[in-house]
Amino acid sequence: MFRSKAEKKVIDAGYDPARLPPGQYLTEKWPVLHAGSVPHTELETWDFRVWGEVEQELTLDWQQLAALPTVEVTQDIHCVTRWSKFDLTFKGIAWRELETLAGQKPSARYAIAHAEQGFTANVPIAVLRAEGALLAYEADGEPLGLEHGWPLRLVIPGKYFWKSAKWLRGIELSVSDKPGFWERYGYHNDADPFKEQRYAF
Ligand SMILES: Nc1nc2c(c(=O)[nH]1)N[C@H]1C(S)=C(S)[C@@H](COP(=O)(O)O)O[C@H]1N2
Ligand SMILES: [Mo]
Repeated sequence: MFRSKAEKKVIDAGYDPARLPPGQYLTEKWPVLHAGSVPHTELETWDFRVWGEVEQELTLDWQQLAALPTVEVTQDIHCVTRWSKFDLTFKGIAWRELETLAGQKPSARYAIAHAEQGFTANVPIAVLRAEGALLAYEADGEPLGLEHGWPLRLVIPGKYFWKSAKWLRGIELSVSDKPGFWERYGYHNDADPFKEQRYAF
């Protein structure tokens, strides 16, 4: 049976080749990718907000956020620039914890992630509620590296990794969709790597 070089590498590394989305290749190291520069963050003044279509707007400081119950999930990540990395273990807070505190209104349909420097990313709330989606502050047992989004980033399984905003500062729940930074740049709104939804055109 025909195997691409990329698939062969996955098999040789001992993984099921079905885990590699079309047009991707496996990388061992964890590349760094973002627009702009790594923001300077001070935990003392840092906060995390939930607002929009909620019963109760939330503003949590770092200690309040870090006191919430945690989850640990192992995820594969897929960048639209074609690298994939398997089995990263993230620890953090499931969106459901915050949703419970904030009380999602029935009108809420979309989640807009807001990060430092005005970066945004949009997903249907259902995607954020899915198993495995979390607000992560550790990866593979270590605090997130600065360049990987410390102190807090989104991790959203089943989507290209651009939806997983680094340096996350808040989640807005919205009635209408609001294309994020890369989506306005021409990336596909749905971003399913197995359907190869890379670009909108
Ligand atoms: N704030 C912010 N988050 C971002 C981005 C960005 O430009 N700014 N780029 C996204 C893209 S395209 C990818 S592939 C991942 C890369 O995460 P990593 O650098 O931890 O591998 O971050 C995503 N989150
Ligand atoms: Mo990416």
